[in-house]
Amino acid sequence: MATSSTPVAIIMGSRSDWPTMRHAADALDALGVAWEAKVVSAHRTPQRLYEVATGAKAAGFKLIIAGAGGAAHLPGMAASMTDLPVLGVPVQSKALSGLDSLLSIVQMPGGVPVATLAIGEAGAKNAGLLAAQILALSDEALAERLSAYRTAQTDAVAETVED
Ligand code: RP5
Repeated sequence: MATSSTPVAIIMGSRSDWPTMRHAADALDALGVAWEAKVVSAHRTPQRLYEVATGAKAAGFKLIIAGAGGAAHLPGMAASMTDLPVLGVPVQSKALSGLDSLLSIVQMPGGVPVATLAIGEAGAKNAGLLAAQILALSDEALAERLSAYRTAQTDAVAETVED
């Protein structure tokens, strides 16, 4: 699925998840972290899910960001087939606004963790940032870029309510 220089795999249940999941990719881009994205549905393409999840570590990935909306068992299924960290993003579903996705992803029985982020774009963005923070534990240059990102974010917050 990738070369060893691509540390982050972004998988999602449908192409319709990409407008949400691209925010994870954007955050990784902002920090200079390579990623590869793939549509992997737990219920429509289960064989693809098996191959991606079981092969991710050997392919050189360091962690997986997995997003799903309805029937959001994708992150948990992926986590069950790899010992790479899995960051789960609940995509906002039409019927229940993503609450169903959140509960499906976050409520993993003890033994197979999925680090679950917020529903929707904020969760996807934070998944990208959290992935970078994990990778920065063993990458000093990335740690410095992250520090600069946080400083710029802080500096952009005005103290007053008017110009
Ligand atoms: C889930 O069903 C996907 O993750 C997506 O959020 C949702 C709807 O998929 P589509 O019907 O748009 O392909 O599996």
